[in-house]
Amino acid sequence: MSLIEEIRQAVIEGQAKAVVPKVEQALAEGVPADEILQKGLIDAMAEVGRLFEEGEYFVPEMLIAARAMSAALELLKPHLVEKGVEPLGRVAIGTVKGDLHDIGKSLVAMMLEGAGFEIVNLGVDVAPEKFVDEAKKGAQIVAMSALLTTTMPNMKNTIQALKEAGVRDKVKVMIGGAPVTQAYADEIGADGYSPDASSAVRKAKELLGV
Ligand code: B12
Repeated sequence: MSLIEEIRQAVIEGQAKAVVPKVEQALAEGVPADEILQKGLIDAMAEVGRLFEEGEYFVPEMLIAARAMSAALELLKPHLVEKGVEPLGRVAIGTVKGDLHDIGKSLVAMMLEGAGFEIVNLGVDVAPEKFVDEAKKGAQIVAMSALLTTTMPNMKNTIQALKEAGVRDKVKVMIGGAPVTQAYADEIGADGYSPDASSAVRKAKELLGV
């Protein structure tokens, strides 16, 4: 089994203690951080999702796999970010109300930070009013994540709350997460959608013209 495959397997099995030294070893051997991320970690979470769908995994297994992934992400962080000098703009990012999925949102935050954006990370289960507050405080982008079809409507509700507070035209709204699509972004009047963290950086730059 290749080292990347071992990392993938250890994440699927939720073995955070095994994942960390394996990621350290891969980095020391010169395996590119984005390859570890994509083929080791993100692919592993897709498999965990598949196992959950098939009834082989339950919430506790998903949770321990997520913990293993988060531990590995912390190690990769310094390798994934290229430091900018001047902040390119301020992004308030969070997972929408009712939704506790953290990893994708954190990855997007990490990549945006690395590309030179100032990040206000609002965490998970973020109410529309919190996004509105950040827009009032000067965030140029409101970035929302949703992993559940049942919480996606809170993206629309947040856009509505931004309108009602009179700040919709002061911010760009960017959305993403596994069930989210460009068509949904168009439907709810978001300014941008990206399917993954690296294209999210390109989209954020495009939205602010930087
Ligand atoms: C780990 C996990 C959990 C963990 C989360 C732990 C944590 N700290 O985050 C726990 C155990 C808590 C959990 C709980 C639940 N989960 Co869950 N979970 C997952 C799983 C396996 C992986 C998600 C993940 O981390 N992926 C890896 C990251 C890197 O990918 P990502 O999040 O998609 O993010 C990328 C892109 O989408 C994009 N992106 C993400 N956000 C944003 C934001 C912006 C602005 C942009 C531009 C881009 C962007 O960029 C990211 C990086 O490339 C998925 C399966 C899957 N295939 O997604 C199910 C999944 C999302 N969960 C699911 C379900 C059903 C649940 C529960 C309802 C289960 C239950 N019965 O209780 C609960 C809901 C809890 C809640 N209220 O939120 C379903 C959702 C089904 C649906 N269509 O709605 C899935 C799809 C599993 C399945 N196949 O059925 N879950």
